[in-house]
Amino acid sequence: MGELLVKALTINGKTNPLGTDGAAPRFGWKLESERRGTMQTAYRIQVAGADGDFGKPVWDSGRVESDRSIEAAYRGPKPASRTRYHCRVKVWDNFGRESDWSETAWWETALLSADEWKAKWITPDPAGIDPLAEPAFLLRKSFELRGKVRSARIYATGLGVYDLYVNGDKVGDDLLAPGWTSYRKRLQFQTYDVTGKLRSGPNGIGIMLANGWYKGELTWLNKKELYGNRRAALVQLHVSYSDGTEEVVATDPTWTATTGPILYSEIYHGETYDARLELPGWSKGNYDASDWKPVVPVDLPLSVLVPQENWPTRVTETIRPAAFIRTPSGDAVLDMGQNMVGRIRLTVEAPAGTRIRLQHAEVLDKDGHFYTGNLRSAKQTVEYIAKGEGTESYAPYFTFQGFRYVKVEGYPGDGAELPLDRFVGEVIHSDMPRTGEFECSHELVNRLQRNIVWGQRGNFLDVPTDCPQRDERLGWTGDAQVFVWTAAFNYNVGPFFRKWLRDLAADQKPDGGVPFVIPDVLDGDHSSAAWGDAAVIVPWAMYRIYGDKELLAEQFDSMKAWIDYIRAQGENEFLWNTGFHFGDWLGLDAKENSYVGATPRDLIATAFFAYSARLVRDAAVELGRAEDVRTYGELHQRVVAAFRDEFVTPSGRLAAPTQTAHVLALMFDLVEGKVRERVARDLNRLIADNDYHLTTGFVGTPYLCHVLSDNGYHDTALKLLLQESYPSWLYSVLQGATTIWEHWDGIKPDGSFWSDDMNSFNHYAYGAIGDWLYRVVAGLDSDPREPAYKRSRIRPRFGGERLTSARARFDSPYGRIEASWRAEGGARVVEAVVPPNTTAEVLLRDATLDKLRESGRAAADADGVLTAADTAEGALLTVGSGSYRFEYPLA
Ligand code: RAM
Repeated sequence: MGELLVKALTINGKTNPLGTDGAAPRFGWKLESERRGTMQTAYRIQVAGADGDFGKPVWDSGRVESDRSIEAAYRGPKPASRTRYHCRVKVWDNFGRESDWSETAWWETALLSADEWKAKWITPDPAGIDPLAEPAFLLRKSFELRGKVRSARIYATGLGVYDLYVNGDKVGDDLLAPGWTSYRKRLQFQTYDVTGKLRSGPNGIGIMLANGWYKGELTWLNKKELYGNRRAALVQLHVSYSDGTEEVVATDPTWTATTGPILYSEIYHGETYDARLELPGWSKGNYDASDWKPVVPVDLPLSVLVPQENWPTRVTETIRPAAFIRTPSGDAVLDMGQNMVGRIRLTVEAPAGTRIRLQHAEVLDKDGHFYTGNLRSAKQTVEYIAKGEGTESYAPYFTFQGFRYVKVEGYPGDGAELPLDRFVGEVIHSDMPRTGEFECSHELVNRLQRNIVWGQRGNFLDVPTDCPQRDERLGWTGDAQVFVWTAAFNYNVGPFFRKWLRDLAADQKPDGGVPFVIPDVLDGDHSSAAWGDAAVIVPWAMYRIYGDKELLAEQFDSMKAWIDYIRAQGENEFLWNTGFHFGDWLGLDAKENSYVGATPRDLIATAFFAYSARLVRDAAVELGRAEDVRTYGELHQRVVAAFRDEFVTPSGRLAAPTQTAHVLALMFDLVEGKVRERVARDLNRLIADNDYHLTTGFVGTPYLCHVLSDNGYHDTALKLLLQESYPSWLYSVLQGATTIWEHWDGIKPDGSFWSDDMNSFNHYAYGAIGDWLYRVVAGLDSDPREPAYKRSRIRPRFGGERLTSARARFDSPYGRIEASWRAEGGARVVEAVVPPNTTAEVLLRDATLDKLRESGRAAADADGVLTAADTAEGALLTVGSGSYRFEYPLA
């Protein structure tokens, strides 16, 4: 009857994480079984210490009768600092099978307490190097090792952004470390395994430090030194010798400093690199650093240090330029074929002193000129000065650009065509595992889906940013909130948002207000509806998608504080009709010269108030907090009642005649019964009267198709999706977009641009349609009552003539789920894959059980089918794990 296997054991949602915090880890694993309907009935976890000896385990859960296979808690002794733990799991199932032990996985703790840091924060002595000088600093030390190295770790961080080197090699493949957090309260440090890089005898260690987010320019106000004016490094190397003894090398006043080839480096503006100033071998043990300058210790707190939480930022793909373009004004331009985020690596042979300049832009203007207007003050310019020694290769270290086009000046022979093979685009973002794929019969929709994914890649660079190119690139809360569900289909964003939410809580105001951007570098004292609601919506999404209850518990005070903040605004505690709001940002029903759509801001604010209060109530239910369930449950009802009093007429019409007002009332269940039907009908009419075009902005767009599909107007939703004329999703696709635009009309039908002042071509907010593509078009959804897809919902919607098939897959915490549909001959075919230890509710629309077959048999009798019934919508089945192929006649 086949084997039961247990695979992919993760710790805190990661595979073999190096450098964890000291909290009890959470385990997850996946079952593999050929047999339909496999459910776990029990598990056993064993944890061994550094020796990996499971004969003497640190902890053994014993056999636990439970179907839990995600977020299983470790209950052994508190993890010790700098220790590698090994773990394995075995499971039993409902067929009486026992699996073998899984492959051994491990996690290793970082330095767990501030007093274990022997390292001192250091910075160049101002007597030798101007601390405000632009060039990147190099800090180094040579040291002797007296024997064979068994293992070695470096714990490191910086104020600024850093690259670490040992004996001439870069340590690790991460970029822009330590990442961006609310530095005054939380600063990540990284853990590196450098065992293979050290040897007995002389060794060298070095760190390069640039301004980064800490000290560099941020925001359109070009603020500098937002967190501090001094770059600094903190590095601690632990060496364990084969004889069991240990040695520590750490930053202290014996290190020395200098500046090198990086003359200038800024996140927005790019980098200037003079290869003639390279210092070959500077991080090697035998390097002569006698002309380097002294460093001084700086008094900075260690209490803010936290081990790396997010996925590291890395180069995840390289792409070649697609074409060389000579613009009408004679510029030599590379077309990468894709609006991407990252950097160009160039290769060149050129005389010493040759200056090569790369400028990065997202679009060409309508006449084909290189266009940088929409970058505002961001220079996005990289300069390389050749050293003239054979073949040289360079990519900037501490900056990134958002671009499709690169204007190249000074490259040898650039009067002719540029050699495309000497330029490579390196795509950079948080290295999140890919978890989802959506595809359908409509090529333009497939391009839209690819644009959404590219938009996510470009903007999930350690922080969820609005855009990656102009002088902004900030963690706008509203944008993150509208996109979170889509993001989580495409990639595993668990650790990404865990880190960001901790920053959100850290930067939340004492009165519960939530800043516009996280990390908060705007430092205003306003909060806006639909933006601040990220405090509630994002942790709830993380719980629903990944089952991360620990994070929900951790964020719960922040969630409540946001609701209590709203409640305290204005005169009426159940309406939010005061203060500043972005409203339905960029809605097309805005007045001339305004960014704010026509939907009343108090309607939006009160609608989100109701929605977030309900989510806090739901979270309280999950966390078992009875009093909060009552408080926020009652509050929710009062706010809904206040909404109806204020915004629904006595005859049951929504007072504000905008698409977004109707969308919110439906989406947040603010209307019911006959009123709901009317609101849905009115929304449909508003869209039909507008010739099937949307007018929604940031707030209404993400939910627009959802509420249409859920309230009887799926055909209208499909018309909006497939609409090709402006404004629509496919309009930008037909204009050649390779990412999602900030404005529906970023490029107008006549080829001209929306104004320079705010026109990003890589802004993921409108990509929130992706969630509806997965959930509704492909029909891969989850039961809201069971987090983490423990019970999925497969409910495909056949799309009529213009959409003849769709498929999606999603790697849920329990394993891969697949849903697909197509017409084949005279039949509808629906295929579903349900991972072990879960069930799925499958709705086959317009099917009746008497005509429904599964892999050739009567579906109701098929193996794995647990329940089957005819309903008004179609045949409804509950199935256990396995692969299914359903077939029924076309209606
Ligand atoms: C813009 C940002 C962002 C939006 C805010 C209100 O500057 O790009 O997308 O959330 O404004």
